[in-house]
Amino acid sequence: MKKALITGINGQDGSYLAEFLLEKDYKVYGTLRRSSVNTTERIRHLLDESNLEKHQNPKKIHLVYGDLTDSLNVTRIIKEIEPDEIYNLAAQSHVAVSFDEPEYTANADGVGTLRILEAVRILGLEEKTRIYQASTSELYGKVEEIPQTENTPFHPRSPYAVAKMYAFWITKHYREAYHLFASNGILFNHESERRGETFVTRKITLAAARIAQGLQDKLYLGNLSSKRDWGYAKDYVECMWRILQHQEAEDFVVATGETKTVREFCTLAFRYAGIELEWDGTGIDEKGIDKKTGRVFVEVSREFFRPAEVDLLLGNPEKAKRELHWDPRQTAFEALVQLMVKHDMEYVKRIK
Ligand code: NAP
Ligand code: F7E
Repeated sequence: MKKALITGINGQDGSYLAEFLLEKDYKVYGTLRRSSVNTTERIRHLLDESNLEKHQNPKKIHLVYGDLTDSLNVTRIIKEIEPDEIYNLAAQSHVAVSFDEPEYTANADGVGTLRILEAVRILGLEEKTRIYQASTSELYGKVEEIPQTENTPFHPRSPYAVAKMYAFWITKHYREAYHLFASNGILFNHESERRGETFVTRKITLAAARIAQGLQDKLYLGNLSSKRDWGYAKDYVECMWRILQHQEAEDFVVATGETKTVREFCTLAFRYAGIELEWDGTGIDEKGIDKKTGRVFVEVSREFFRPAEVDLLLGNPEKAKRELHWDPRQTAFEALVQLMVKHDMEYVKRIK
């Protein structure tokens, strides 16, 4: 039985990856940060009630307290588990928040990755442990090429992206210098019904569901013209696994090859919630109006603009398709928006 360690197992991707690896008969360990509230909502179904049962049931996950800003903790966890595969998904992952918490983001997202790589080296696990690093399309930032490939130069536009740039290169460096099997997955935006509620897609699907049910008056957004290559998180965790099964440690772009604006996402989400929007005005004065009633449901607020924006992301997933036999279009854009809205229509009804 292979052992996998997922840092950030209770995050969006961590929860799907844990399910995927359990299905593949891995023994799955995951790090959880101590918190004053329960943060295991996404993985509750993968936890056992009693510890004893947990250790006996291979279909459940094993949690360890872990924080990537604590190198002693990181090293001890890796020493105790001796994993065959580490998926480093833990990060302060919100781009806008990284402008407010740049030092913490650098520590967790940048140096945190170094702590894992160095622990594997110090512990002499170079031959045993393969490492997946959660790199990001944010590295391309002010894009120098469309679409973006593994060879497109980076131009990061946020403290988050700069921290992830260090993580990308330190991963590559440990591969070249110490022959670790360490690979970067350069993942473009991927969403789901488990997406954090302050990322734009989930913010929109939740608001569309609430507005449709008379529970919210208006949705305020920032840059409606921003373009993203949006895929489904459940499809993307499969590719993470494929990256670590490849014969060589290499870096891969993981994307759908299709890009849409925030405005397009919004229009479609409201349509699936039963509201047809039309757009009027430009810039800060643009509004999303209900065609039927003339009510304004979407407005633009300066609050959600960033000091520097990434205007357009579009990935070329050819390498992952060719070498990993991964299908980038398992869940098309329309299907993704529909499944998120369907989930949130039920969810807001339940919690209102
Ligand atoms: P997420 O839902 O925000 O999950 C992040 C996870 O990291 C959570 O479990 C979080 O724990 C944990 N974490 C945060 N700071 C930590 C620290 N200092 N030590 C240990 N754990 C910490 O993010 P996601 O969407 O699943 O993304 C997974 C990874 O892929 C992240 O590294 C992200 O930057 C990267 N990525 C995401 C996308 C995307 O579109 N989703 C695209 C490219 C790359 P708490 O619950 O305690 O906060
Ligand atoms: O923003 C615009 C915003 O916060 C998407 C992370 O998973 O993907 C994610 O980063 C776009 C941006 O994701 C609002 O300005 C407009 O242009 O959903 P987001 P992100 O910044 O692309 C990458 C690949 C990661 O690696 C990250 O970890 O939408 N936008 N209005 C808004 N964004 C938010 N959050 N809220 C708004 O009201």
